[in-house]
Amino acid sequence: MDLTLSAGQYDLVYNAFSFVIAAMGASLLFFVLVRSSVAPRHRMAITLSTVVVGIALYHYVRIFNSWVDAFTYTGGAYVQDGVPFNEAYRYVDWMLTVPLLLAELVIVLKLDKGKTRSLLIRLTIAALAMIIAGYPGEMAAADSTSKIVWGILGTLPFLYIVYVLFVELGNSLGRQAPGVTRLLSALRWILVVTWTVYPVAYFLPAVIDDPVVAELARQVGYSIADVLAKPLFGLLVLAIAIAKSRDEGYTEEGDPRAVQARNDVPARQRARS
Ligand code: RET
Repeated sequence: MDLTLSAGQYDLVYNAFSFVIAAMGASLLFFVLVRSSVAPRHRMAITLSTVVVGIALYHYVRIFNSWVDAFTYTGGAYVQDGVPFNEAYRYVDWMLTVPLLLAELVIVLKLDKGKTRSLLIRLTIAALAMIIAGYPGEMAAADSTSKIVWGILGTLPFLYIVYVLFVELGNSLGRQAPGVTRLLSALRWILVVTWTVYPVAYFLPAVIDDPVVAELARQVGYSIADVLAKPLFGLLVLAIAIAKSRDEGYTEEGDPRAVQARNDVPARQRARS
């Protein structure tokens, strides 16, 4: 349905998209710059974070432009009379980033090969099923039965993912170092809480009568969820990878503290003898 938005309503979404572009760009740069703080064996998780925010940066530039192209400012209001706003960018983005985010979580755990492989396959299939089912529902009319049916079909694999993360992965948390266990448990919670925003945003048009309010809440909701699910999630994965690297005795080459520590060794040895 074509919307007419006040300048404030239009700008709210415009600024939300602009904020996401800044957040994705900054975290892309940050993940590249901090790479050497992580031991080589944990760098794959950081690589995945970097790729995820890069993909999202690209899609948000397209989403932002699509929003701008969809409206014309006439008579003091923004009228949606341009090319249709392209909602598909989000779904294409999720098809790529959701399996990568799940892989990040599994890979940073460093479980045995067989378990890692089985988790990666099952979580990827469930994530793709969830997104593929969501798309026709997202395109359907707000009050249609098909939106509800596709939404429920997409929620089933979503619940399976939550089950795998909480029950199956929960069992392996005890085997990690104590500091790492705390971070991992925070990571699992952030994932489940932020991911729940997506189905809520999806169902909003079905429960909110005012189509303008529903659209604004949905676009802003997805934008906030994307910043929490990608950059914030990536920061926590980074914290886990750094904690594990330190536990394993990794020190960054060229880090002044590491150089200092190495230089201190002869002095300490002298003191002992
Ligand atoms: C849909 C609609 C169908 C029901 C459910 C959904 C869930 C989507 C989720 C998306 C997560 C996206 C992320 C993106 C990235 O960074 C498809 C909206 C349950 C959970 C984490």
